[in-house]
Parts: sequence; C-alpha cells; structure tokens
Amino acid sequence: MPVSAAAGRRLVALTIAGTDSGGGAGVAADLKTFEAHGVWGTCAVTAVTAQNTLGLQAWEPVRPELVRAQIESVVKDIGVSAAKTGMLGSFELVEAVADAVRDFRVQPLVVDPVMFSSHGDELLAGDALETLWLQLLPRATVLVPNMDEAGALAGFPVGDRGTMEEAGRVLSGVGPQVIFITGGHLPDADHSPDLLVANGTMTWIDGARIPARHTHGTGCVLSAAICAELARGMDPADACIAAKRFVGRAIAAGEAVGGLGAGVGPVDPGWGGLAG
Ligand code: PXL
Repeated sequence: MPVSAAAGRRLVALTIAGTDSGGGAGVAADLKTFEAHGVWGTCAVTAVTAQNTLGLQAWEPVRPELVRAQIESVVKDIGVSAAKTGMLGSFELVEAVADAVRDFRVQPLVVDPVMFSSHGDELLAGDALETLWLQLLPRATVLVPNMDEAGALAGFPVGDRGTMEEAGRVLSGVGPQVIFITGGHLPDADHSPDLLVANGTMTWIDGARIPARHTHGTGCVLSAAICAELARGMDPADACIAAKRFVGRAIAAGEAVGGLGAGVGPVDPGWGGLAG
C-alpha cells in the first residue's frame, strides 16, 4: 500500500457525498475506487438514497451540522490527503460543506457538481446552484462536470465541442485550478472525448467509446479516481487523464458481468485496480 513518506501512514481520501443503497454510485462507488487505488477511504454522508438499478425510490438529506461533524471528525484525527464532493442535495448542505472545507482546510478538493441521478432524478435543488458557484467552486482544485452540469453552471446549453469549450472558459473564471468536462453524451459513436482546461490551456483528451449499457456510477468513480490520484500526489491535470483510463476499465468490468439487477447496472471500480 502507498504510504505518505512524511508521516509513514496510509494516504487518506475523504468523500463528502450521498449513499446509494444499490452500491453503484455515491459513497459506495467512491470508497471502492479509493480502495482500488490503495488509498484509505473515509466519508461524510450528506444524504441517504433508496436506490437500485431501476431508479431512485426515496432520499433524505442529513442535517448540515451532522455533515460538518463528520468532516471535522475525520480531519481532526485521521487527516485527509485529498477530498471530493458528490451529491449535496440542498443549498444548506452546499453551504455547510463549503464552510467546513474552508474551516478545516480540506485540500486538494475535487468538486463533482452532482445534479441528477442516472435515471434523471434531481439530486441538487435548483436554488443551490448559486451557492455552489459562489461558495464551493472557488475552493475546487478540480471541477468535474458532465455536459448537462457544465451547462447548468455556465448558464447555456452544452451539447457539442464548441459549447463545451465555451463553458470551460466561463467556469475557469470562477476559480477551479483544473476543469474536466466529460463528453460522454457527445453524439459520437466511436469516441468519448473529454475537455481538460488547465493552466490556461484547453486540451481534448480522446478515448474510445466503450459500448455499454451498465454505466451507473461512472461520474462518481471518475471524480473519486481523480481524488485518489491527488491523494497519491499526482498533478491535477494528470490525475484527470489517469482517472479517465481507470473509468474505462471500470465500465468494461461492469459490462463484462452483464450488470446487476434488472435495470442500468453499475460500473465496477474493483476491476483489479491500481493499489500498491
Ligand atoms: O452519479 C451521480 C450520483 C451521485 N450520488 C448518488 C447517486 C448518483 C447517481 O445516481 O445516486 C448518491
């Protein structure tokens, strides 16, 4: 297992996210991804969802004070090498998480601006966007929106390479060091390019499109893999590229077992991993 040279301890990543009872997304996906990278996973649960491969049946937020308490418990005793945020649900939770990240100096930070579940259910209230923009995005080391999330944040529809680049320009003004906009929904049968905005430069990171039906958890595994690589000391832009490769393997592994349940099955971050 990788150890921190300074402290002689295992590296630690923190996910601040919601649970998925089906184990495919959210905290479960994040902890499995951390483990696959040889990084000790810790969590601050923001919301609990009743969910399976068919959809989201119910969810409830955790009280903001309890979310802050979880972050404080981990930071003050165990220490955090890198953290990520996922489902935050409400503007009260976005605010509580942004405050805790500031107060407990949680850095580097990956922000996955989760807005909808794979089945299209709302996981972030519409009135939370402004708080996300004003309070959390400026604290992000890496911001990882998909095309819909990039559009919601930038304020115009994002549907092709041109609008992805436009959104990249708008979002880079808000503070994240690196922005990685995933192009999984681009109309291209063979390729799945993502846009990396880093150091004032835009780079298209090409990748083969993996024909897959079971893609639940893809975004969570991507942002968790970036977080794990940051915990291991990788440069943020390189971490995005490494995480994209990791997710490709996770999608292929999820597909190989033909999916769990009767609906859209999860990707599998336990495909063999990068531990050690
Ligand atoms: O992939 C976004 C996401 C994040 N967090 C939770 C989820 C989902 C998608 O379904 O359920 C808890």
